[in-house]
Amino acid sequence: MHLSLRSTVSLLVMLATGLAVTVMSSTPAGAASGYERCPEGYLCVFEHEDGGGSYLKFRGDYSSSEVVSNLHNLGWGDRISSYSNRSVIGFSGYRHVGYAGDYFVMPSGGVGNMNPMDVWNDEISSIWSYR
Ligand SMILES: [Ca+2]
Repeated sequence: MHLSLRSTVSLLVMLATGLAVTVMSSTPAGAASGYERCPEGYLCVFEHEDGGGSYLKFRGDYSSSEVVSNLHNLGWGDRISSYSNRSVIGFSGYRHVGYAGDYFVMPSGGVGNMNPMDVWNDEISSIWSYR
């Protein structure tokens, strides 16, 4: 009986310790500089590669989502270098304003740089959603 209680207490201590470590590791000192700034339910587009620099966020769900036909009006034309899509819907970044030209697909759950093909870095001028 006494042994059983001690085992239970030890287990709780271990769980509490594990929880504390988990919380700390998810909020490192540099948390305010990368993809992890993007809140759940949003597409975030970043000024620099790897989630760096300033960012814009677009809410996206099945009933409504935020889009923008001219990023230049927001000071964001030809500026986006990486993205993280933490919404349930996909978005597209178009080469020209008004959702014109070819486009770069940013699927739900996707994250990465615009430059793997070296034709999308600092090129996107409008953003549309699929829903
Ligand atoms: Ca850029």
